[in-house]
Amino acid sequence: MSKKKIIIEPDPILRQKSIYLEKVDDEIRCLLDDMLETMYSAPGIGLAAVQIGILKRLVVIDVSKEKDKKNPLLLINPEIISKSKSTSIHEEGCLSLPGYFAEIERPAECYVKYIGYNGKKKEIKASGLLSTCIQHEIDHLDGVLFIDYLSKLKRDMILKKLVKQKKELNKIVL
Ligand code: GNR
Ligand code: NI
Repeated sequence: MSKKKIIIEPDPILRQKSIYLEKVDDEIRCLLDDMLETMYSAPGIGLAAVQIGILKRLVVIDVSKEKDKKNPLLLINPEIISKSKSTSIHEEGCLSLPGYFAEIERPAECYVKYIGYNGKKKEIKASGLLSTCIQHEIDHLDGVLFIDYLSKLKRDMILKKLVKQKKELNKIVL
């Protein structure tokens, strides 16, 4: 396993649509292992492959509370089949938008179909933080970030600060 670098907004790759996988082989499983390691070391509760620069529909999630009890969920080609009419609001963060958080309203529950690590078709009903996280990650696969749900004013303010942060970082590196 190896830890990968996380891509920070603004970066055009984060706005691209990831492609569906045709088959699950060792290369894909290796990629999922790298994503898990990257997510745990960040630390974060979810990661989409696009965040490490790979435009494939792969997601890893672990919303377990206790640090010592890992409960990884690996999703290949995840798709929301249905969403509840009721919504809930969670404070969201994103490893590609470090330091920014916002309360986002989304459907409270969702049913998701996906392919598991072993290549088998699976389904889960998600609620609470897991539901929020799955929706956040599937958004990544479609080039959507949580700031897209904010007003243009708030979004542009965050983007402006991120551009400035990147420029400062380049000064140090160069
Ligand atoms: O670590 C993360 N925390 C988080 C909190 C609330 C809603 C979604 C998330 S996902 C985020 C990691 C990330 O950027 N995944 O794409
Ligand atoms: Ni994110």
